[in-house]
Amino acid sequence: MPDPGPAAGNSAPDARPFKRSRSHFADRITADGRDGWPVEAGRYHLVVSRACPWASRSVISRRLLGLEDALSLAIADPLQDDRSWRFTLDPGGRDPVLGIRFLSEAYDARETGYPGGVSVPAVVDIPSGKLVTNDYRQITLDLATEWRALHRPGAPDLYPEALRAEIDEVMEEIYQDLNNGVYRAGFATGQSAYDEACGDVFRRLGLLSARLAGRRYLVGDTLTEADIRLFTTLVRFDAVYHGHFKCNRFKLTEDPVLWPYARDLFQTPGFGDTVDFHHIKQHYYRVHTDIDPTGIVPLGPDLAGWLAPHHRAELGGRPFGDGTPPGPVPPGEEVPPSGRP
Ligand SMILES: N[C@@H](CCC(=O)N[C@@H](CS)C(=O)NCC(=O)O)C(=O)O
Repeated sequence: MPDPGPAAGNSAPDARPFKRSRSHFADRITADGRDGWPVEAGRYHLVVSRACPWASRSVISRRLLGLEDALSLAIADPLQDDRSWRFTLDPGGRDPVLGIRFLSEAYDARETGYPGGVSVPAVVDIPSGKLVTNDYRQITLDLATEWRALHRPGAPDLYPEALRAEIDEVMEEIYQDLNNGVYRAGFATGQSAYDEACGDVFRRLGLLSARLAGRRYLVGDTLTEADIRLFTTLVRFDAVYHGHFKCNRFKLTEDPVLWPYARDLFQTPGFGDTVDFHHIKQHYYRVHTDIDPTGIVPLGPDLAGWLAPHHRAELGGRPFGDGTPPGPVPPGEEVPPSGRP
């Protein structure tokens, strides 16, 4: 089942609101191991799809914090089949670390007969092969705070304590109106639900554009978790949400503030080097056949603009605070040329 979960789809006669399924496994990996899962280098495997905005948050956080050696990465095929996420991109169709063909095997190892969807991001315990958590909201917050002992030297503080109330508030608005708003618009089964969701999307984009006109980042003067969460939606906007999800009042490239803001982040190490536009387009246009039955993947948009100068440094800001940018992408994790601008 693709993103929307059982309540989505466009074929039902009644107009049902799009309901995002709740994360089912919400154990936390913490420094003190209170849920039975202590932070430990080499113990866990992060399973993602580069297509998925929720999973992409964790890929960006992992890079910015320098957790690549401590937390290994599995990249699923952007096309799910009826058994959901699969490791068809790996030799023999098996994830080399877990030895499994489908992510569902890790869910089954954790709980037999689990009735919910198999979703990414997912963190799997390598020794037991069991899923630990698929709670995408908490995973990145824990990477930023609980995994501190394993951060690289110079890692930024993505969730600084003094700014948490403001970060939480901004992230909640971004979640409701944008991160999930584009899905509410795209999977709406009635005109009024679509009108409301699409209205929310563009009202929020307008407010964010005004907020970011005079400041480089959303909260404080450094990159935070809030920027990561806005970026993952903005980077998909013109490629999929504008057409496929009918969020088409204007394109990201037409906004005089959000477009340079998104480019600034894209060109910051740890952001753009995790984005695979090929995976993004393949997944949305080919998997959501209920809203786009032909499965035809559009040629555009032209991606070259992502690398154009953004001039946002003129606003000041210290991307990594007192820290430094992450080093190069580890070998084997580079986005192939087919997915890059
Ligand atoms: N559905 C997850 C959020 C993550 C999510 O929706 N991931 C998508 C990919 S973008 C997914 O794996 N969908 C498959 C499914 O939910 O069955 C949740 O609400 O906890």
